[in-house]
Amino acid sequence: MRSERSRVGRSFLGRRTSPPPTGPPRPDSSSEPRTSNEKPSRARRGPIHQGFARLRTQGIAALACAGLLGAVGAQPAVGAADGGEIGGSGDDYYLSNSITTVGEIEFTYGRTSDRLYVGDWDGNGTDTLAVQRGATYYLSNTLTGGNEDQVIRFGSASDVTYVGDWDGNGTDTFAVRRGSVFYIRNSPGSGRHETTLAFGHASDDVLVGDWDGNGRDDVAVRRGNAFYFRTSPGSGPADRTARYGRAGDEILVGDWNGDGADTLGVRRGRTYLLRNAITSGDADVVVNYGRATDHVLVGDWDGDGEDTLGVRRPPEFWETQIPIASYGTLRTGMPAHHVVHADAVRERTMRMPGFDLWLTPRTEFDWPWAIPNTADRNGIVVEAFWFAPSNYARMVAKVDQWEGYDPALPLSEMNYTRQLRPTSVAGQQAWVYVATPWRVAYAHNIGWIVESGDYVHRY
Ligand SMILES: [Ca+2]
Ligand SMILES: [Ca+2]
Ligand SMILES: [Ca+2]
Ligand SMILES: [Ca+2]
Repeated sequence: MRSERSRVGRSFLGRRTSPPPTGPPRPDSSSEPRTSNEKPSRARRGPIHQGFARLRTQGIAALACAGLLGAVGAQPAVGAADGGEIGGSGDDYYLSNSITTVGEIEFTYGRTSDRLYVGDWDGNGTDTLAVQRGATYYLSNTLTGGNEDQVIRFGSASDVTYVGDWDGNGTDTFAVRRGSVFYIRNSPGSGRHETTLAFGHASDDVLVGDWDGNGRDDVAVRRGNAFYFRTSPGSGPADRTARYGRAGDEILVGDWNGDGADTLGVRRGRTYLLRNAITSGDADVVVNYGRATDHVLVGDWDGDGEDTLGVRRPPEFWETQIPIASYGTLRTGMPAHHVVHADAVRERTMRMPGFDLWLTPRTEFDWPWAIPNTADRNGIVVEAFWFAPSNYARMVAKVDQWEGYDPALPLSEMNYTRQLRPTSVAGQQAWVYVATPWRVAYAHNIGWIVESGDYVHRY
């Protein structure tokens, strides 16, 4: 609900080489933000391949009181701070409303290269996404993809940004950190910072959360597996300290049990160890979720007060690869399927409009021809084959050879030409081998049309 989010996968010491000058942030006119309408909303793609499995509760390393703030030297942990930028790339999001069920919210938002944040921008109790390009933030108040609801400019492109409900009014806003000082804006919209907060060392990893459950987010810093929490307003020393997990663990912040207070979670690979108190003790919940390579988001997606997980993923290779669409003997069960069978890593049957399926007699099998037809017919049934990216060029060349297609040859010496055509699946194009003009005449002369357009069921 408030400031439960994670940044994963980037070394906190290495992600910014040096803080920018510590002057107060202001909208940066030098950066090059793209216009909001350049941020496309794409159709949802692909199933999620993840599930939860509840494991037995097991221990996180015991929490123990640590020394006072400043007593521990900064350690370059491979860290995930909460309240900050979520790492990774991709525009596919899979979110879950239960810590034990499969992700049920899927959408795309922004671009794969966007920097990502989670927050309750409109104060309605649900967390949503924001993406950053340069010093411009594109905020969405829904989990459906599409266009942003608000555009904000704050700080500079090189700032390290955090999200929190710094004033406890129910809405999350941005802060940027320069050195050990946070420059905080509480008002919605663009503008300069309104307050500052100094805490920890410039080299500390930072987390943001409502540690005491009073509705206002505060910061904590991490050094190795030592955490220093601040719960009082303004600058000052840590109010609480704890040790948690291991120095290299990714740390998440969330209100896992809905009691209003944020606590920590540890991520190791695809295992999440969540604890409901900032005290010593074992994890209260241990679950497997998603993939070890996922970049994880934490938020209250449904507004029930409990934070759950989500993942960000880059597009699968098959979302950008152009498959080869076969409508004839290369199809499953047909005599030439062996040409692609061993190498195809994904197959989908669909239709391809704009063609009729014609056959001509041949000794071993009916010879299929895709013949363009602009009439409003059903098109042909195709089986689209995808190949491993490393194998793709070889397979295209192999099928080209099989079909006798060579762009260097005259049309009169080929049966087919390979053409890029749309399919019945929205946004999905495929290569298809289309009859050359002399073969069109040949088929029209001695062949027959398959009304169903389906070679496998041609009789
Ligand atoms: Ca919201
Ligand atoms: Ca606020
Ligand atoms: Ca608080
Ligand atoms: Ca929830």
